[in-house]
Amino acid sequence: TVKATFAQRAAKATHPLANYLLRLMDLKQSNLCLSADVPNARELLSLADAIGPSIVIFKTHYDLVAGWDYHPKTGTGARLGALARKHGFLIFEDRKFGDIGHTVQLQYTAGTARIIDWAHIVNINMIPGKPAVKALADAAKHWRSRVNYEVNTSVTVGTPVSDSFNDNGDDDEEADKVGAMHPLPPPTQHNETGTTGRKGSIVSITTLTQSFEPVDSPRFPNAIAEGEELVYPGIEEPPWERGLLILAQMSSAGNYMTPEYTRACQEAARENKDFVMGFIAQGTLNTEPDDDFISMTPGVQLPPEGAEEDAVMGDGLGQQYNTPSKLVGDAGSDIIIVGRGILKAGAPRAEAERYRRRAWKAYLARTGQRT
Ligand code: UP6
Repeated sequence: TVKATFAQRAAKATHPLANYLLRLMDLKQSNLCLSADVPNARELLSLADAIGPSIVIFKTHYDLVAGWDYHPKTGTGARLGALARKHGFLIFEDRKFGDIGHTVQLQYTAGTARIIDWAHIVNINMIPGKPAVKALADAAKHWRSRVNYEVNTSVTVGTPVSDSFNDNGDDDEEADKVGAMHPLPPPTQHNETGTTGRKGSIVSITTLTQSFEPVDSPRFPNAIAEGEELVYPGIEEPPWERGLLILAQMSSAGNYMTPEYTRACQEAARENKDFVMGFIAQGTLNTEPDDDFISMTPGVQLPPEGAEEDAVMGDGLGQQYNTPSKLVGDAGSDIIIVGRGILKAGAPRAEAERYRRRAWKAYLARTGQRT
């Protein structure tokens, strides 16, 4: 799989979200994930809009964003969802779940953030053991059938759906009602076939009509007007399936993830293939012939333009940085995750493009394609 192209791997991928992501990467010529560690929700949304064209994944830590709006229809998650459809990227909440199965199910689907409603991808710190992976998989399956039910029966937004995960037994009826809704609009108002796409392939263009009310407030510069076209031309909206990444290796100095621990993560992934789409790791972890997991790697920085390759080392707090050519080219990682390398640059948009080009070039070289 290290030599196979993303398009070849997409053709074989059985996980719906992995299939979608691999096609998106091929179409956008991007294997870049932005780690959007910014202080507030307003910045988060304008960042998603500005950098959206360069990335395939937008990674959040919702709990370090001040002013995160939890409303399922008009809140930060829903707004990110609209931007994800507009630019063609997936949302990855880097929650690193790390508790017993029952607790992680609730953290994933309920509470304030209702992460599952807006994050296509989440990850798990597998310290509690394999059952926590299975618990998240079950929660996602349950959620998926609720979405199915809502879509098929065209449940009007706002109608509570009986749901054991969401029924928290409190008296806040309005919150329960709101929480039972799905923040994303039902799929596809109409499809037309067009001829866009970089490779001149015939692809389907889906036009979506925004179905949650726009909030006309200067706090939300990215509120989307009704009827506005939302989808990146060339690919349909993401499937409703959710995906999990297992944190199998870390970028930080002195971390406790031993090779044995990493092997256990690989086993857990193989045992939960219809939910686990890949790893957070420092290179590919596809070691068995049947493995085709997607590896995403944090701890990435490029030295400033013109400086020596080895100029970038760490952040003084344990973070260790490598370059895209080392991680994607030599170690076989698929997607680079970049935060401060882009965010702290004078011109983040241009810097995101520089990272995209470098990581894509490393991928082309690795897979023996012309660069
Ligand atoms: N992250 C790591 N290393 C890991 C796992 N996750 O850095 O092993 C996450 C951090 C941060 C991002 O939580 O959000 O990736 C890296 O940010 P940076 O590029 O600004 O260092």
